[in-house]
Amino acid sequence: MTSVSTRVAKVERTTKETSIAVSVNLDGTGAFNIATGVGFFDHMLEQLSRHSLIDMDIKANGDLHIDDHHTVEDTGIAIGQAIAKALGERRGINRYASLDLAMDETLTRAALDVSGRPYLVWHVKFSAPKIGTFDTELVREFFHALAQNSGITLHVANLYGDNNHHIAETCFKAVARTLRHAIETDPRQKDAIPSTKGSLKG
Ligand SMILES: [Mn+2]
Repeated sequence: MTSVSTRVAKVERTTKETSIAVSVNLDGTGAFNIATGVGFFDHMLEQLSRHSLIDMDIKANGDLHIDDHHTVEDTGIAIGQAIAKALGERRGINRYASLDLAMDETLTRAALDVSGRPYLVWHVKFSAPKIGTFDTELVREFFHALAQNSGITLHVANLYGDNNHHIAETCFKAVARTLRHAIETDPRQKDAIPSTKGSLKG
């Protein structure tokens, strides 16, 4: 049985495009050690760790001479797999959470169900193709990979906002904060699987 103290996992994933190692502790303090070779992406993953309180150790070596795409997507896959592994049977979790997250002029909503069923609904538009050197379309690619591999139904909607850095950052912070609540233990049903089906495994 999964207990709170053992919700940790490590995933190593190597392809011809990337080599990625991810360790997570779902019951951490938001401590992180992240190096993907993509500065803006590191900044976003640091938000994900800090605001989910999931400790994350992430090392990625990808084919950045092509572009950031494989590194961002494959890091999303590995983080998703690590979260799924650490969640185990998903016993005792709150399961659902949602939040509207403000950052200056921007407001972004995240709602998720740690259901075992992967799904991404993405209502976020950027007004520019890049933030610095980072392709804004990769934000969706990351969350798609995360949802597919963690078995989480994830909805993200940017309600309004102008600055593309803020829009991206609120997506990561809103998902982080909802993830924190959804995977935390519900003290009223510590050992129960929160489903009438009796299973949250896909
Ligand atoms: Mn920032």
